Amino acid sequence: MSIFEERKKLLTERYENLIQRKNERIPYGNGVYERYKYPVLTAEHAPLIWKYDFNPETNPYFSERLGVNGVFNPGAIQLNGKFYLVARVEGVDRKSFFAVAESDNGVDGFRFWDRPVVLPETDEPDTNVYDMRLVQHEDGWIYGLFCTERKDPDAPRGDLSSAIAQCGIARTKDLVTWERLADLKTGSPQQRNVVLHPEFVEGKYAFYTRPQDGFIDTGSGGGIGWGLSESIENAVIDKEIIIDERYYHTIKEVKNGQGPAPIKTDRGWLHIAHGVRNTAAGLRYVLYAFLSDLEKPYEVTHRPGGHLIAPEGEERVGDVSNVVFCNGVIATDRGEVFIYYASSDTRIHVATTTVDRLLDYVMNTPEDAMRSYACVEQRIALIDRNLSLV
Ligand code: M1P
Repeated sequence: MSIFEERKKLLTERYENLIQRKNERIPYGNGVYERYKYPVLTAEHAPLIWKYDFNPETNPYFSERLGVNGVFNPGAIQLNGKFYLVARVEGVDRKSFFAVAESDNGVDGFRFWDRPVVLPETDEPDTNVYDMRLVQHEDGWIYGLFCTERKDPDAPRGDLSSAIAQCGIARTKDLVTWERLADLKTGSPQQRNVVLHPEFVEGKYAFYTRPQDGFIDTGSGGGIGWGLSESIENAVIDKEIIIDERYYHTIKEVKNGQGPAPIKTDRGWLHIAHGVRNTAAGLRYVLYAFLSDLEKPYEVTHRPGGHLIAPEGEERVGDVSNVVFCNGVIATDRGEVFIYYASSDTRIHVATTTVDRLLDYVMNTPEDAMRSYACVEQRIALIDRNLSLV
């Protein structure tokens, strides 16, 4: 057998084994959600036809031609009972693009469609696109809001890193054909982590935003913002308010951002977000949750203290270590919740729970007491109540 045939056979077998591998729920957990043994999507899940030239004449060693570096930060949606992730796929050339993977059960068996998403450009081409939030809006469209990044035209000569991040908007009915709309306009110099609320509010399209002065540093900006727009085809937010601020000595001291679109429950809108703090080892990204009012989604009613999910084990290490990030969640009509989170800008995991368990978590977890002394008081109150019971 030629090297070409041998490698093709071995890699194809390995790929099929990976796709068909059953996932395993990790027992015990913390009662709020369960983690799983294996990531649901990794760079290794990228189909071989995306990476290899299958012609023995032009690729006698069956070598990789277009490598994939990472698969992370997916939008998520359930359609006709199937679970779809629109993942951020990053090539070895550092450019990201979107690709759809589907599974029957949401915890394993995710397989990418043959072709990545062809996302039309605007008149001002994107250098990089990433982190799509998928929303089934009540207007009938599925929207994908994502970050579009372009080189900063005002960067000093020699500065090849400064970039401008803005919110790109596309829509689809089937995840196959996408219509690109104009980028969102706001008063902020940069935007990332913008999410469309699934319902009209005051008859308008409603957005969660994350105003920021710089590309990495939010500067005087930061916090999860909120704004309304008359139009989605040419979306403009004139007035942006902050609904969830970043705060000194908390998990969201440096910056934070709305995760996926919030889940509607009978007690309010359930949000998953990410918070960032600085450490001697660099930025640490964790996930947190909060609840907002059903009629006024911009009014936060419950703020459990601390993180919901923080990086653990192998999740801690990757291209950007010590990061968990979530921009995709699926809540089924049976009340199950699938939280798709990426670790360290490298791979995608799932955590499963239910709407009831998340509501219990957000409504019964004490708020951050903000000072060590107050935190000890909070914990002693819990211990005393327990001691009277045991
Ligand atoms: O590298 C961690 C994350 O950094 C950015 O998130 P934020 O804008 O909140 O800092 C994004 O680039 C995200 O994709 C990435 O996972």
